[in-house]
Amino acid sequence: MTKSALQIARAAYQPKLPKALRGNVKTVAGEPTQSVADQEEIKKLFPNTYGMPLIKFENTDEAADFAPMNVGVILSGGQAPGGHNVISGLFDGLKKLNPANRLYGFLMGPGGLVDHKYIELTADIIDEYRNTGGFDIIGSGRTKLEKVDQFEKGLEILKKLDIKAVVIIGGDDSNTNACVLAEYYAAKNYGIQVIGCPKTIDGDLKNDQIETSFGFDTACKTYSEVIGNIERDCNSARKYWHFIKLMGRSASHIALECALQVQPNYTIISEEVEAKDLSLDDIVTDIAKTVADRAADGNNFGTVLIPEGLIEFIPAMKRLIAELNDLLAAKGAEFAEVPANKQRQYIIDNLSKVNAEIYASLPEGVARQLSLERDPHGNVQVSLIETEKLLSEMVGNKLAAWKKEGKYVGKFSALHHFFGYEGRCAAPSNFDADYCYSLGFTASVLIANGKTGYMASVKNLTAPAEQWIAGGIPITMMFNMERRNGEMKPVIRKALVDLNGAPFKALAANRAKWAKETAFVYPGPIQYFGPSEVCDQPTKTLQLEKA
Ligand code: FBP
Repeated sequence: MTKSALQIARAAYQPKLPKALRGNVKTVAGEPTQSVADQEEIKKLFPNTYGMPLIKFENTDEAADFAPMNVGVILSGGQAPGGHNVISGLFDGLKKLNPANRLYGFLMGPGGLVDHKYIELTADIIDEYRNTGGFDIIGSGRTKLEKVDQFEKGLEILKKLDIKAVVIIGGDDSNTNACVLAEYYAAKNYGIQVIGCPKTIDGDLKNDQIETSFGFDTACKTYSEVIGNIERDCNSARKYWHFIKLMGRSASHIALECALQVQPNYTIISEEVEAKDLSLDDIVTDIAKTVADRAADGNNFGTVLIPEGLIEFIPAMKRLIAELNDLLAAKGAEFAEVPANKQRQYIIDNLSKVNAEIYASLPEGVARQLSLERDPHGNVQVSLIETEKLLSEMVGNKLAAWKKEGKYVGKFSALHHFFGYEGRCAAPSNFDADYCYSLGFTASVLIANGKTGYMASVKNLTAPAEQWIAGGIPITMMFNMERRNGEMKPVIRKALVDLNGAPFKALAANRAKWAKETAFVYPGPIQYFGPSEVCDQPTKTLQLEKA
């Protein structure tokens, strides 16, 4: 396989580990814990894994002997930079405990466990993937591990391979399911441990215990590099408005972090839209005002950042979509018979007055998307809606109207971008390379110490890596009860952008200035070699949260 010069150099990078993981490690247990909410219900559902203590690792002079063991690993959900380093850290940690230990990777996500698809991860395979992006070492998938027959099918292969523990690398849902699996195997006395690991570029798996999910750092830095490049182009040509949508299924952490890094002219934060009950028209009017104000200063250019999940956070759009779902579920057959050129009017005639008005105000393409694209559950696939085009078209219409009224003088020409997949498999930054390697190493120590139902944790992440604190968090500690598909379920609480948190406040304090002035910052590409202040900086979000 041909490799780039950087790939070759990067393969030799030795990720930094917290001091506690470098020599002999002992575990220090804290007080018993409880879930963040709904304690009684969750305790009942998880009698074997509820209330366990927080675990912290410390150095010790005493070396312990660990019998050989086999471990399995699964990558779950969307790719995030650093996944390969979690696996290499896990591998090295296991080999340090006992060179006879073996690691198996289940292929293409949790489905690999159920379908018994696996490979043994040997040193030569691991060496090919150290410090690389992607999940291709074993692949990933979105099969949900939540049913007893899946757990039992998984058990068959775990027994066959004599696997003592499984590490599930995933987001909030995958870690929730990791805990359900840990509880099930513990209740049945199967002797199989399950450890979770916090992954997702979306950055929404974080709480008092988990400072950040891995991959967020690299993905945001990758997007910020290209947004910075666009800003420089924009500031050179001075003739385009760039509407840039950024990944993040639900929370706006990525848009917020990128905004803090590149200082764009306008940033939408979905959580603020919801909290202020803003309508689509409110958002469009505000962007159009920014465009008009800049035009008055002779600046017919700028950048707008849009979080991927926006539509579902606009309360009025949410209500429209819910009524559309019901309407099409009830009258789908009749609607299908309506000629294409009359479908828009059919929908307007069948919606309540308030929703009909909103629907009628939408550009043709988006209105069509809302009436056509349904997922297998009959829901609109909001992620397919090109919000960047929707917004720029509506802003354009508003500006044209203002022009007629003499309220706006200027030129508005929009370009569109969506950054998501570009960042999910980028080569991990030093931060993610070190963090992920430490998480994997941590998982090996939790397993060796017989822990199950824990998430590997590495804290104190704004300090140099050697001062990081490694240990384990009982997953039940992060649980609360939430309604999912009509049923109350124990789940890890998803972290949305906190409007009282320091990162959002930093945006709020500066955005008026960034809107008017051209205060762009050009972060440039991720650096892997060079001074620490260039190579090892954590995200602005993390720095502000920990300040
Ligand atoms: P995870 O939460 O599984 O890490 O995935 C995050 C994400 O990248 C979102 O940002 C995005 O909306 C989604 O995955 C895209 O999913 P897919 O990979 O199935 O296209």
